[in-house]
Amino acid sequence: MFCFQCQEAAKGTGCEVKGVCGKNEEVAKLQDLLVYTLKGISEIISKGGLDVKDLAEVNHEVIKCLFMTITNANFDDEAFVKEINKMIELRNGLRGKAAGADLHDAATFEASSKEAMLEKAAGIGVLATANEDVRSLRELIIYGLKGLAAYTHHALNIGKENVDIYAFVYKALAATLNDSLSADELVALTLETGKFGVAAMALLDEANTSKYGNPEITEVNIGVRNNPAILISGHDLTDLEQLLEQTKGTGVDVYTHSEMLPAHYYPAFKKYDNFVGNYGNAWWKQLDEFASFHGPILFTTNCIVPPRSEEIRDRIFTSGASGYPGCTHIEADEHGRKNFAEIIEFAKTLPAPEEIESGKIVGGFAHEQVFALADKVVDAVKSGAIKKFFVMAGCDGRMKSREYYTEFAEKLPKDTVILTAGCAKYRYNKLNLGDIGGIPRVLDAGQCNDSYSLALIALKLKEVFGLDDVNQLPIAYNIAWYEQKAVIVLLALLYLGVKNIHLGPTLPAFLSPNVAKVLVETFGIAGIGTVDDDIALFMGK
Ligand code: FSO
Ligand code: SF4
Repeated sequence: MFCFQCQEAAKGTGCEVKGVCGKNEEVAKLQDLLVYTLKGISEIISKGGLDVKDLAEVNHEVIKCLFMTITNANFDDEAFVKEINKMIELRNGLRGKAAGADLHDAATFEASSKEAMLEKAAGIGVLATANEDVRSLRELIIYGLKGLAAYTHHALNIGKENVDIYAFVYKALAATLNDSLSADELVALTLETGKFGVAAMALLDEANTSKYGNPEITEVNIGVRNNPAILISGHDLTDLEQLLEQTKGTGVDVYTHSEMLPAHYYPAFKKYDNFVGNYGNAWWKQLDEFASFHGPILFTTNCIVPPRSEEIRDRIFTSGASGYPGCTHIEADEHGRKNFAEIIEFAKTLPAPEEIESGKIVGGFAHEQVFALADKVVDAVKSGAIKKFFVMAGCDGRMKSREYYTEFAEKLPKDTVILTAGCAKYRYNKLNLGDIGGIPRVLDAGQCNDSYSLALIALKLKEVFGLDDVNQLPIAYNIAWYEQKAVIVLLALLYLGVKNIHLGPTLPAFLSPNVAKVLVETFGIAGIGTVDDDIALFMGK
């Protein structure tokens, strides 16, 4: 196997024996083959000039499959074998429509057993592209597409889609098979991926807010009550809604974990009195937190950490693109409905959660809420009460080097405000950093996809201050990344013209020196240094 798609890639270069994430060689290879099959489908659609509007089933399956290969989403080898077979069948059904076209092996290979798939996968992985710059650009595009697919999938679960996004996914995936594209053409395609990343985040924002209302300032309880409970993790709000509906009046409470925390900010979920609060922290602390939670856990997306005991594994349930061998996967019916009765009945037999902390945290600063406070914010900037904003969005992770972000937040001058989104927030959202004239110094917009809100806020400030360029604003970008959703957020910000983004705790292993050089020279992308040096740099001292 070879995988270097996330920030925790072994030795900073790539996982070759087993993933640091826990992904084994078989799953890694099956994921590679699934993506390869999607490339073949994309080539058929591109070369055959097929109308994406007529391909609903393929569109939805391709998006789900990309999502399944995101870091920590799905560890279930059998789920991948099933998907590869399904996608080969769909691909073969389409192939007649591209008759006469010169097709790549990805569009024609056959492998129906797991053994045949693993054998095939050995020759088509990341390293099959020999030129390291081409490989780097192709993978940058593919990882961006994986992140984009995650957001598109959630929007689709709410019934919102944009066929232009599917058309772009096919165009971009097909391009990764094309050996005649120049590096410049691949760079242009990378930026176009960012453009569609913005479209995907806008689509999900529209889906979430049209169905559940605009996030509003909310205090979220981080303590517990004395009832049996279910913990829900991941990013899918439709799963949460269905779980809340089905647990209503059963005596079973519901708590969020990690990236599900921002669900509390939506007006629609406030009516459930069994929706108690948030339990724990970012994804990587889950095994300890699941042990003390006692109840069942529902994963609606990544990030799953392989359970260390059968006792914990038996309490894990998955849905959507997520999966883990030995855990029950809850499938949706043809209307998208999921039956969580098994989880609810199981919860009733288990003890209530153990308290690991108490108090409240505040969030809900997505675009509409911040726009409502715009006068206050603008006055604070004009009076000098707020000197600078720091966008510290993205992911958290288990590497020790991420302590940088807690220290950075603690040491920032008191006249600065942190704008956050994604699970990166857990490095500083419980620090009590105070407020500036009633504006909290940590403004949490929501999940990683709500980085879109942060972009809208920046564009709004640009307009209010009458600036020509978003880079003239007093906003610095110090972003933490872990997996491929952060890649699409980064590409989206680059597409919106944001420059000088600092990315850490390390730069992606999949950036070749030449590709990294292009990003540095064109966009001013940089890594991180020491906290003190970086704060001095950002504050212009
Ligand atoms: Fe975190 Fe995981 Fe949302 Fe990522 S939970 S790391 S960027 O999946 O998706 O922020
Ligand atoms: Fe390694 Fe990350 Fe790939 Fe997992 S997802 S195998 S940790 S590079």
